[in-house]
Amino acid sequence: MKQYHELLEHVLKSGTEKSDRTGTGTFSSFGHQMRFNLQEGFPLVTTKKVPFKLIVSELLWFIKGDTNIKYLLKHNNHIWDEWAFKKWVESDVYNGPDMTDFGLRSLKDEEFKEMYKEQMNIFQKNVLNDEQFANRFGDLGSVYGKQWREWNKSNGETIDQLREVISSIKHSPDSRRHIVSAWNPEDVPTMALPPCHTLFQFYVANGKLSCQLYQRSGDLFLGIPFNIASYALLTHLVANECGLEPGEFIHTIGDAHIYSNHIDQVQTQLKRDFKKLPSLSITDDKSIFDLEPEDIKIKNYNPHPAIKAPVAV
Ligand code: THF
Repeated sequence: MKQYHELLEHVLKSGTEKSDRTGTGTFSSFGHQMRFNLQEGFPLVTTKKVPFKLIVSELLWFIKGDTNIKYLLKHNNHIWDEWAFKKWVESDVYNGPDMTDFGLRSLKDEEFKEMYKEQMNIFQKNVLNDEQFANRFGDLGSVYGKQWREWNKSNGETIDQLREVISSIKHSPDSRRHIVSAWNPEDVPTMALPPCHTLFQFYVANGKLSCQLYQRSGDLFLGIPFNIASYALLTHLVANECGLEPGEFIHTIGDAHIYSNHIDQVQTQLKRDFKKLPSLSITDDKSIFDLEPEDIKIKNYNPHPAIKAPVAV
């Protein structure tokens, strides 16, 4: 994954210091592209341990068209908790201690961090055990699952973009319109987090399926290793569904940034040497729409140890 390290190095060296929505501060650079040949191994970063299970359950959650974090919680996946939690603590039914700016404050204030953890625990329990609560606060609204599977049309019907793109790959592989868009300008103003993975396109040649993603904004240390693996996995799954071999995953990024509180971690990671890429094993003969997390496994993954870093909310 030389491509990934080169991008980290470039942004560290030449990135512009920029303020951001989360108040954390970043080093940022605009317009980058990485290419991964999926025939050369599965692109899961090896210079730190990336929790592949979380990537699988998140992707299957999108594919199912689910937008409620309850599914993720059931699979011990907490990467979207903060965004749902935020809706709850800003609502009129919340009556615990003030949680304004909980992301930043829990980094600076140990006492607050404990209070935040306690409220987050209550929140997770409620989503798992109280259906009404889950429906109201576990749902992230018009995020990826919704746009991929149930894009709202002006006449009240919906479009299943994922099913349609799979059908168009099968029936007219040479088409230049194999596109799924998550960016719905009508929904953007009311979304907690407008989609970072804005649009992706598939391409078929020589019996191989390639995929290019346009990502408007990329958190290089925490998010990007997830995003590369997630779309590489999606390419494998769609290729299987269509009877094709996986080709390349091409990752195009708009604002590529390193958060200022990830700099030490990035420097640690850049000193490490690459390990051999792992490979993927997927249960045969199951439709992409019926897959469960235990159907997808990574083999021969021997990364360096994990490196912890706080996520900006
Ligand atoms: N917001 C920010 N600031 N960065 C992102 O990468 C990001 N995402 C999604 C939505 N908003 C974002 C959520 N994706 C982790 C990884 C991906 C996420 C969110 C968080 C994370 O913390 N990963 C840890 C492990 C976490 C764990 O073990 O529970 C890691 O070390 O990789 C962009 O997709």
